[in-house]
Amino acid sequence: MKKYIIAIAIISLLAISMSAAAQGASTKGLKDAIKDRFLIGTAMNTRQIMETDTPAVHLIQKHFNAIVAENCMKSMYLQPREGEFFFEEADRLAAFAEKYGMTLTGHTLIWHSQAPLWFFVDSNGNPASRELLIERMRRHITTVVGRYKGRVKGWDVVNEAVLDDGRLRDSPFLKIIGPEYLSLAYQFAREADPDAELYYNDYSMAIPQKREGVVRMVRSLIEGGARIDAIGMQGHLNMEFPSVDEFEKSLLAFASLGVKVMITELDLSALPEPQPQAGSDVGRRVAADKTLNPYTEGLTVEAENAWSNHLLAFFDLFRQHSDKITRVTFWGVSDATSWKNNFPVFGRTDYPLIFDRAHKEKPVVDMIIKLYE
Ligand code: 9MR
Repeated sequence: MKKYIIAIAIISLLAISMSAAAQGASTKGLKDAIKDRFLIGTAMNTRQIMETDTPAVHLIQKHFNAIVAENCMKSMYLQPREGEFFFEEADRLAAFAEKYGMTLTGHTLIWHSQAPLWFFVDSNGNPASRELLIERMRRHITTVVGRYKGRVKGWDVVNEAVLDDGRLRDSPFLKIIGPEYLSLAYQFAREADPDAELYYNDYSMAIPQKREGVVRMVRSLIEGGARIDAIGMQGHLNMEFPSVDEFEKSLLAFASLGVKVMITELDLSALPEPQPQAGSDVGRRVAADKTLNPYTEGLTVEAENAWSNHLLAFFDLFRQHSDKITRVTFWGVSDATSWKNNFPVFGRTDYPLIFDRAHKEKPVVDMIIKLYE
């Protein structure tokens, strides 16, 4: 009788896995294969946060244990007018994380882009004074971090403050306050939630001068007493740049500062990139051209294989350095809603994520699972 029950159980398990395979779906989630090596996550857009995009929500539950807002926690959405805060969507995101037992990252507090214009001008329309801008930073950070105290594991406190040549970006924060805006941001965040982790997050981190610039900046912040727990390496990759080797050099350089490394904003464009090293500054634009959009009807088998192998090479690197990495987060769920369809060229058909336009798992999902099993 016992043998009979075991045989039935095995047959049913086989049937379940075969039907999953027939649909092209892995039986396991990525998080079950990666286990406690590092968190594996995704950015969520509004329809996913509101749980109206059901297929995406199912994929998120199955594969990920970490989430971050793609947009709704940016200052222009949280505080579009001075003193008027809108938390509805961010609250839903925090509730989603708790409902499904996921780790929530806050993105982002101080960023030159997507900050409301009023932040940098006074009531007469003149540039804000140093004191006024510091006070606005303090209020924004204190209010936002304070609201999610104990619910957000860590914050991207400062985003994209370093240029590709390693110098500090000439943002309104730098112009008006000077470099102390950096330590002030970390100080305000720490005061608002002493238990939250605090991060520095940036793109194109594999460029040697940028790597050195970020190392210099983070080292001097830490020496000055700032709490920085991890550096987020945005992973907006294309097929030419960065190489796995250069990416690894930066990962090692950051880890040697005594902080953890997170691969944030991971996506791999399958399309030709006219300026491979140019980076993910949201303002960069390239004119549309047919040769830059070659796969409107789907990738060729060769292109898809090359894409999978390239992504897998990065996941192999993450596996080798999993003692230094605390989280790997994709920048979105399905190709259909990726920002890459409109960057740097508007209106292309790109294939940067691990779920296709029909929310089907791509073969690379199973490959990553096998690599980590
Ligand atoms: O993916 C995001 C896109 O939907 C927004 O329009 C854009 C501007 O807010 O920001 C994108 O996300 C950016 C992230 O917040 C910071 N690093 C670069 C990302 C891609 O631009």
